[in-house]
Amino acid sequence: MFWQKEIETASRKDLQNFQLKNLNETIERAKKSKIYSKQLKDVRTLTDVKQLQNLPFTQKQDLRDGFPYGFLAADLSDVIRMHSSSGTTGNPTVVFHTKKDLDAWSNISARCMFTAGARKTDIFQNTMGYGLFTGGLGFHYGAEKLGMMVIPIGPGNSQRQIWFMKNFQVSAVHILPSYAVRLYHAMKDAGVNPKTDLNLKIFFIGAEPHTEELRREIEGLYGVKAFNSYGLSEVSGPGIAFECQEQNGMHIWEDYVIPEIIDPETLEVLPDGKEGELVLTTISREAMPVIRYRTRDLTKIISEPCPCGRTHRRIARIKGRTDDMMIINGVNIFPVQIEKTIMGIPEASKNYIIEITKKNYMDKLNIKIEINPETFGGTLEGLENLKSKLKIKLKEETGVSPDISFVDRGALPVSEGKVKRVYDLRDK
Ligand code: ADP
Ligand code: K
Ligand code: ZN
Repeated sequence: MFWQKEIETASRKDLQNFQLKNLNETIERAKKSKIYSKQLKDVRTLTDVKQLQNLPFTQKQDLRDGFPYGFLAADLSDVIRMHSSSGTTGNPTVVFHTKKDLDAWSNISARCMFTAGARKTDIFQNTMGYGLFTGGLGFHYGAEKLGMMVIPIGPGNSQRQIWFMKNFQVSAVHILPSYAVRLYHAMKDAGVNPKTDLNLKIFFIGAEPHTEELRREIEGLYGVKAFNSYGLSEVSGPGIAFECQEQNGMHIWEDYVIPEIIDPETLEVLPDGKEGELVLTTISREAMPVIRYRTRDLTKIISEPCPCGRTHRRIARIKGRTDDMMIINGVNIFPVQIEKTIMGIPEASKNYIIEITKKNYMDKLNIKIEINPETFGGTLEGLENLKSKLKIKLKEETGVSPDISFVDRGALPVSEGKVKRVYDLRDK
């Protein structure tokens, strides 16, 4: 049932004591870095975890400003790996790991996959990107620690993915939700029925925002259970929070990080149950501890006990990043709201993009969706009906009336990494 029963089911009081001890150690450790040595200079030993609220935040820009070694709190000779996030604008953020850091991260990833039901008898195909991106290597080592046989295939080349799944009777897969949808189409085209020709049981899906509706769709297409997986490179990578068998929020491992939720405007700490920005403090990292890192991810903490028996609190499905929010003529919209609506329309495939343009000082939302040839009858009239149906639903959900165009399957841009849904074409 549990990977580490004692820690996973520890009493809240024991967990808090553990956190306090490790938080104090982390602060002392962090003071060895150039940046935190100044910022935390006057911080004395905390006597209560709540005092964390008095410490300054760390933002993505701080990490960039500290490039490359400003946050390094270990001897460079003890560092054995680095990772980095994409860094399309300016310096990328880089993260360093000692041996101990990598062991802890592998353990936490193994705990996640075990929690979702993976066992050493499983054959595991890892379709996430290997290399600087944390998705591949992070779960690779976790899966080995758990004892699964790992197929380190990496992303792309759907025919090859299917070939391995078939020949090795793969049972567990780590995959982006957007790629899971495309891979299914590739199976259809190749005449492979995942439910009867393959041995798939568990998917770990994450790394990008997606709706509950899309998860259920993926489960239905493949006949698997799909578990939501959350993480970010600044705090190591995948493995930070994961769903248990209940599939109702992700347990955030509180012996690994301390989570807080803040109001992104006022920066005030919010109580459990209130939605806001997730802030994370690492409490087991050596090479590069981060204190109160502002993830920009919007969620809430669920503190009600989980029937699975784990005492670590849960976070709700991520609604999006604060910077994903689109403002259309003054109305705030998140891409997941659009996805939710599209998921309710069977004739629409689950591949879509959102374009924002500006004409005569007015913002315009254009949604391009691939048509689903299996459920769409193919008449022009049908297409027009579909458009108006979707337009009304989208207006209800978001308050904005978009333009909709349907395109052929496969017509939208494809990326090997995380899907890019939103194209903002307005002049900045
Ligand atoms: P990048 O910023 O380049 O995407 P990461 O690979 O570290 O860098 O991505 C981490 C981010 O991915 C998170 O901050 C979050 O926005 C998103 N993310 C990760 N897992 C999930 C998930 N399960 N649901 C929604 N978003 C997720
Ligand atoms: K094995
Ligand atoms: Zn649970």
